[in-house]
Amino acid sequence: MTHWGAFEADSDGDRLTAVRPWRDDPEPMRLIENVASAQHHPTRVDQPYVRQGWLERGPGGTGRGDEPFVPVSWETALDLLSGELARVYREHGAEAVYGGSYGWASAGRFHHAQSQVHRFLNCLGGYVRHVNSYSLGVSTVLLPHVIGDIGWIMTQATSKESLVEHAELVVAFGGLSPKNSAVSPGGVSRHNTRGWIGAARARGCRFVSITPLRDDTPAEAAAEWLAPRPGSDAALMLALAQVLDAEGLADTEFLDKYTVGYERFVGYVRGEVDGIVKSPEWAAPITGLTVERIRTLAREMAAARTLVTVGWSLQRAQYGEQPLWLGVVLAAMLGQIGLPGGGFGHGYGSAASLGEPARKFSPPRLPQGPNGVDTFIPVARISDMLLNPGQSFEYNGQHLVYPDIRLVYWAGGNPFHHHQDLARLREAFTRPETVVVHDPFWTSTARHADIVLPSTMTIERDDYGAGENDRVFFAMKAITRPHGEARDDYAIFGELAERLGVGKEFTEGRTVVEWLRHLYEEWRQRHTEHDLPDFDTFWASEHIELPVPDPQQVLGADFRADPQRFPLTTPSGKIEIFSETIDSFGYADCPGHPVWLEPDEWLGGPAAAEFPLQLIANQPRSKLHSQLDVGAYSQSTKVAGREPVRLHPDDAAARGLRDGDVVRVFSKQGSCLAGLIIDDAVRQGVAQLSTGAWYDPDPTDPAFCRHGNPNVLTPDRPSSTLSQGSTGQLCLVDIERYEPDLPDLTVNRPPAIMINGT
Ligand code: PGD
Repeated sequence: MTHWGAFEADSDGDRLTAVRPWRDDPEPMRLIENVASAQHHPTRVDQPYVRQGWLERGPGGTGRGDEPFVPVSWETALDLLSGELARVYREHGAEAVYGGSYGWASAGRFHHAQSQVHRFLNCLGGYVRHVNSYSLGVSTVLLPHVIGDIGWIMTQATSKESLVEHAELVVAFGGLSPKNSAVSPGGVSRHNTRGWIGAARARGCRFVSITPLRDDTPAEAAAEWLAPRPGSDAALMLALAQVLDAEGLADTEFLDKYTVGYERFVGYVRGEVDGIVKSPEWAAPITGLTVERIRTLAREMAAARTLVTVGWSLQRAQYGEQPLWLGVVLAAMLGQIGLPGGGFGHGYGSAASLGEPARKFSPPRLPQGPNGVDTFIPVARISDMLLNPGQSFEYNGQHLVYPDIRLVYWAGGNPFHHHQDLARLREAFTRPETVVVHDPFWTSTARHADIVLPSTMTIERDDYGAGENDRVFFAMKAITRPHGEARDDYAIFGELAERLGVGKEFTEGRTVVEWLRHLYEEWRQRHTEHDLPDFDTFWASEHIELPVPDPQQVLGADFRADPQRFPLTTPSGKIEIFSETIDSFGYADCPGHPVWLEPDEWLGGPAAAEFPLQLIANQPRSKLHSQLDVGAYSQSTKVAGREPVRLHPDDAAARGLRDGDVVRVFSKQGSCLAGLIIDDAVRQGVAQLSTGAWYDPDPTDPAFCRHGNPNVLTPDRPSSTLSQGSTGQLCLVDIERYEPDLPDLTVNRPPAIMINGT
């Protein structure tokens, strides 16, 4: 099982000889083609390595990311690393260790790398952790103030079945991307995006896809495509709200009974606060849409059973709170929250799990134990933390201070893929004394480490797992031997724990299979009301199905039926259109109700004079994030070996560019090469370059990536003071043909390795 689907495979013991999608998957993904081709790629880490300078001069950041690596035995690597961990914990304490280790790692829940590293560091006294995610940095903070926590929104979302049967209009801000909704943390058994959308459409449901990219919604939707200026959705939503209010279409009964603060908000919409009525006439020049279409869309929304869904991408941007909050407000004004097929949704096109009905219970997980350190950072503040120890900052009403980090431990993530302004991250990564990375591959993060330990891939170890909300719980048996000397993260931590005197605490004396059996049987005992098979039967079978109580679940149905008995978890127990709590923080970049705030980088602002294209740095279609970028399917989508960038024909013509050209994409932060695809599925004024190409910095200029990683271009700017989330989705750029000879890529082969002193 992978995050992007289950598959069956044949193997000769060392490699996969054939890979087939799971026979029960109606819409399998080509991403599985990456697995077999990447497994023994030269960029697999074959044994432990230590950076030359760290080995010779001891801890310190000089040379990190530039110097060659020295192959060492497991004994040497584990001795060196346990000695260094003991030193840092002894001299500086647990608060000097950053173990946040953000990343998706692999499917399979026992070997989930973040759980493993956190459990291990907790045995040593703890670590500085991260909160929130790059996926949902804004939502996780905002939504509990407004409607409910993100876990509730994700697991209790109105089901796709309910939408198929009842929705008449789906207004999808950010679209319903078939590639993003093919992926879910922990895996996907039966992909069904095209299925549910096609079935809803066949029943007569209309789709409006509001996004700069036409193919953000599958053909099955036969969607109307509206492409406002990226970053201007909040203005469009305010204008929709204004029409609902002005034409008496807002459901005042619903607003009175289930919400607080509408009057404050609607005063702003009516122009009572700033003298500006947020009408379609106001929004049209901001968004680039017509007055007429904004007005008619509002009327259509009020006349139908309407789902307002906001994609995760909209909140991965500066002021990302505003369109998300407005999505809730619009749904509340329509009065359909809690009704089948209508209301509010967040991410039907962002992850496969959205709209899958909740399971009665989740599969077992490895316990991580208590963390002895309270200090944390919002995940996307990694560079700020490393560059500014001791500096204070604000987050969600709290005054926090960045800790002084001496050792960074990363397993299962790739910050040199996922973080913004990679040249700045590279500078930040020079600050710790020691950086440790476990990864199966020589990712850009592994290349910026001092100690690199090779971990196994999923296909090389026994595990089990199910994706979020996914009812199929798979036994995942090892299919091949590990590549080279790779070891499971669990085995690595077990050996380190032994050396550091906490072996018993970490392993509890169990092997992997003993853990699987133990966790499974403990879990089975907790759910005796269900006829779950014993471990041996489960392990011998391929999968079991977990019970799903309500396939027609509707978000907020209980609340609608009885708001006293089933209040929301917000401070008032109701939907907060105005939040006293957020207002009390006094943040200018996220006031007490949603507003239009002009982003620093958008096509309507002054910065567009210098950089006239809006970059959409979205999720890739040929891989998950940066995973298996060296795999066959991912490689087949490259243009001249570079990540493809898509541009509208008029924008290409204006720059004299041709399909297949290698171009330089540049922004205030940096530049990268990319291979041009001209495509009218991209809105004019927009360039789309997905994330995921492994960062391949020019040796003299870390802000220039030869491969096409858009995060050299994106600014390291927080979404707002409230959420401090990632804003990787949007930035302003320009594009020109790259005239010099094409530089070779180096990231698709191992880094420089010293053998016998050379
Ligand atoms: P992955 O490529 O999934 O990216 O960032 P994330 O760091 O999660 O990295 C996972 C790493 O884990 C890979 O290097 C993989 O090889 C390794 N790995 C896999 N299995 C194992 C294992 O068992 N053990 C160990 N030790 N390692 C393993 C993703 C992040 O990127 C996310 S979630 C989002 S939503 C963001 N999206 C954007 C965006 O939209 N735009 C921009 N510009 N930037 C983004 N970055 C974010």
